Parts: sequence; C-alpha cells; structure tokens
Amino acid sequence: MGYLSETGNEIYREATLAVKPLLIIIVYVLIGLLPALANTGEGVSPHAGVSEKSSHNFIGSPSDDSLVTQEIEISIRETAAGYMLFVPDVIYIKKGSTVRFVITNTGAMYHEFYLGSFEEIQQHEQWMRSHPDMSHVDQNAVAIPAGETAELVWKFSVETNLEFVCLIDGHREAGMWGVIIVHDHVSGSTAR
Ligand SMILES: [Cu+2]
Repeated sequence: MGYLSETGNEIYREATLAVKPLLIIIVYVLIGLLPALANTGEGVSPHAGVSEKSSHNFIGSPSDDSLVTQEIEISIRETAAGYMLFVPDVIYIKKGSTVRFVITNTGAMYHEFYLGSFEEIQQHEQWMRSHPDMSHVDQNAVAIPAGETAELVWKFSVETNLEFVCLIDGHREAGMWGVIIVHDHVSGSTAR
C-alpha cells in the first residue's frame, strides 16, 4: 500500500536530479501521472492508516495509558548554534514494555515526535519533500508546540531497532532524530 506514489516520487526525484532535456520531458509526463497515482487512495501517503497495516506490527502498536509499564521523558532542545535535539537520543527498551513517552518541547519552534522503522521514516521523508505543509500526526506520532508537553503510549512487542524523528522539513538534518533499541535483556532504563 502506498507503493505507487513512493515509486512515483522516486522516479520523480531521480529524474529531477538529471538535466538532460529528454529526462525533463519524462518529468513532465510523470508530474501529469502523479495526481492519478495519488487518487488511488492509500497511495496518498505512505503512513496513511499506518497503524492498521499488518506490516506496522514490527514496530509495535499504540496502547492504553492503563497498561504503561515504563515512562520515558524526552526533551526537545534548540541550541544557539542551530541544532535541534532530542535528549536523550538513544533509548533502550525491554521487549514487551508499554512505554509512555513524555516529550517536552523546551524550544521556540513547533516540533513533532514520529516513531517508526528506519525504512518507513526514509520513505516518509521522500514523500514529505513534495508535501512540506503536511502534518504527520498519526497513532505513532504526536505534535508538540513550543513550550508544551505531549505524550505517546506505545507497546514494544518485537526486538528491533527503531528511529524517532521530527519530520518537519530540515529538522532531522538539524539533529532531531534518535534511536530506540528494543531488546529482551535490557533493564528498561534510558541511556546514552
Ligand atoms: Cu522539529
């Protein structure tokens, strides 16, 4: 699901990197095709309905506040040098834990916390480049306006490495990403 538009975007991106006239013509043809691809519904966004997809299970699932076994606090910081950071940016979680992330935005800008696999986030970023005004809030993401705190409850049922990121244009490049390591033998504390 969503492969049509992803493939379209990839072709589009590759093509726009080239400068040969023939390729430019191909780009125009593809631009004409993109709306048709987007109209296939789920092709609109790689993360549309992401939580309902079976392929999403490997990153875990949304869960209820009453089932939380661990709370992890993350703060978002903007530095004078222009970096935007999640602190901590490496988090260890024991498999089977239901975690409440409490994310506080200490900066002056709007940020988001998006949880996903490295592959999913990469696909999402490609899609984002052509939809910069899109908000990414889904069951695996929360919006955190400046000065506010938001929570996300997630059950980690599979041993895996995941990524959390702010998908606002340029923020990942400014440092807004981190890694979650889900293993069966960690103590469940956060660490750097
Ligand atoms: Cu951000």
